[in-house]
Amino acid sequence: MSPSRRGASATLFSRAKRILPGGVDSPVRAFAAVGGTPPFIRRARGARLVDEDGRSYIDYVMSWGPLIHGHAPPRLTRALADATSRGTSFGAPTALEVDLGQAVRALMPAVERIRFVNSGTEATMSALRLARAATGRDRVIKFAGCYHGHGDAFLVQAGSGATTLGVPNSPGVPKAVAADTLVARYNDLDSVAKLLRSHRRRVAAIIVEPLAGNMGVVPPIPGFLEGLRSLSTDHSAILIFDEVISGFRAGPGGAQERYGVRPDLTCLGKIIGGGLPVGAYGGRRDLMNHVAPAGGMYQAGTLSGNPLAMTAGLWTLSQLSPALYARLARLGTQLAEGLADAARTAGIDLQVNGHGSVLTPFFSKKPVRDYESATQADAASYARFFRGMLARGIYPPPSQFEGWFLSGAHTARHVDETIEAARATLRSMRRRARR
Ligand code: KE4
Repeated sequence: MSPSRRGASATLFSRAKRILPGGVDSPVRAFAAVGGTPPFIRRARGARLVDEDGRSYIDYVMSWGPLIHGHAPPRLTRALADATSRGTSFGAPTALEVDLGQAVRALMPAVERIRFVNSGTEATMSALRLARAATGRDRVIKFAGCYHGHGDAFLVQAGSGATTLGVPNSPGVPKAVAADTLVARYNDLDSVAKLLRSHRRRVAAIIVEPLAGNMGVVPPIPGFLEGLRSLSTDHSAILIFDEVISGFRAGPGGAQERYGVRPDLTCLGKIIGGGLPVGAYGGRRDLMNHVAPAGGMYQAGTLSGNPLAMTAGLWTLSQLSPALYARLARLGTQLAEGLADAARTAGIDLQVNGHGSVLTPFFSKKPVRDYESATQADAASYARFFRGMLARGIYPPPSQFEGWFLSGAHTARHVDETIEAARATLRSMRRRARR
């Protein structure tokens, strides 16, 4: 059944647009980048989604990363049912948030103190405020192509000159706020050094996705993260690793363990909530002691440390194991190599960037190492590929600039099925291109 002929989802999408802007609660879900009607999901289990028309898909969005064990693992749903029976929210301290904070620190020793919030956006916004409070400086360096949530300071693109102040890339972001954000180039240490020299003693923080996932997957080149560590230290700027995606995805200790670079602050989300709304920021004890009520930097939240979200996070982290990461890495390699081989057979240019259980196939001749090369990928071809895969029962991310996520619920058979669908889709694309 092609996306356009779907019944219930199309009806729901029309209804949704009459109450939700664009019919969704987060823009990427509206399929604007790939066309067609988004399936409205009724239920999911393991590696599969089922939509309101009863169509089943092998899922590679996996809620954009949180579900490292797959959809609705029975032991997680039982733990949540049990937690719910004791109450859903108290607005008071619980043992659960202490337990999860200690579990995070055991896996990520750089997180000496942690504060739980309700989204990755809240985590990065708060980490930036903390860096500014601790340094008394206002400016922040981010990287083109890295996404840190929708906080005003991060919805910024580079100004006209290489060292000029940032400009808003969304209506509603004040110019004055954007001006304190400087934009560097991922995997390019010179671009960072130049900004630090031009804005000497004014940069509070450098924030980076240590394994970039929001321009599609772009791993750091050797020495990049180490260089950021040295530059941050030399300029007394706070190094913030946004590990909302890579945290416990890139390995048991996240990208900071995988690449052996210790940030001053770390932002987390997704996996630490196991599919429930959670974010967190944490790091050096001397910095976190600025956070109210320990210190004067204000940040608060009604549902921060929510017992259901903490329960889901505790269960999710408790099930991480070397065997799981080894299996995820094997599946990731199988999928990446299968997609690349299918493209070669079809005579279509494809670059597959991967890291363990997260990858992105770029429709590009050239390797993708930063935002500039990522945006040269053929997003229209990706959209055609997406629609062909969806029609064949595979649900990839509806954007060229996102990661495909595997989980412990995916099997080699799911990946084989996916590669077969890719072969058929790419062959069909090739035939159409020759007409
Ligand atoms: P949230 O506010 O969406 O929980 O987290 C923001 C965020 C922060 N940092 C990184 C590295 C992130 O990837 C994200 C959110 N990721 C996107 C997908 N790439 C969420 C999906 C969406 O926006 O609907």
